[in-house]
Amino acid sequence: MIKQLKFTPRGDDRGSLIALEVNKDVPFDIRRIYYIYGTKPDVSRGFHAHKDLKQVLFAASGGCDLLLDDGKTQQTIRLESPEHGVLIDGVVWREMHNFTPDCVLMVLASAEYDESDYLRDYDEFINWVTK
Ligand code: T46
Repeated sequence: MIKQLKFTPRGDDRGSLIALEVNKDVPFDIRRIYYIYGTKPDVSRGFHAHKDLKQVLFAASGGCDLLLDDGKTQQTIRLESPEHGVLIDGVVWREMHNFTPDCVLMVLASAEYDESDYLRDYDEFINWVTK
């Protein structure tokens, strides 16, 4: 399942603040947070799916394109606002392209890092989702 999320900014005349609460704004217990920044020009990342992991992604600064492929259909979502996130809950191939130099891509994850949860080969991913 891929779901676009809208976060509520608590703005005032000083600027903006967004709070994300477990089971309210993020539909899983957050076990890990990581962020991708300083991505070099023309670099793309990702190129894998996860077997079990759930994630919420959003750009805290700058932007990038998030290509999502469930094995049947592909869509590309431009992440470029701290107010908009994407939930990936399911076995979905993802690629990140066209990073701006100031992009800080935040990822909230439902589990600790586990390399055995990755499907890093596209044919293996297709076999996994069609089995
Ligand atoms: C994802 C997309 C959006 C760790 O040691 N711990 C971690 O929690 C993570 C995420 C990565 N690493 C290590 C593994 C590699 O040696 O950091 C290195 C770079 O990871 P990777 O090449 O998988 O990074 P991306 O940007 O291709 O993918 C990452 C996440 O791995 C992935 O889960 O969904 O961001």
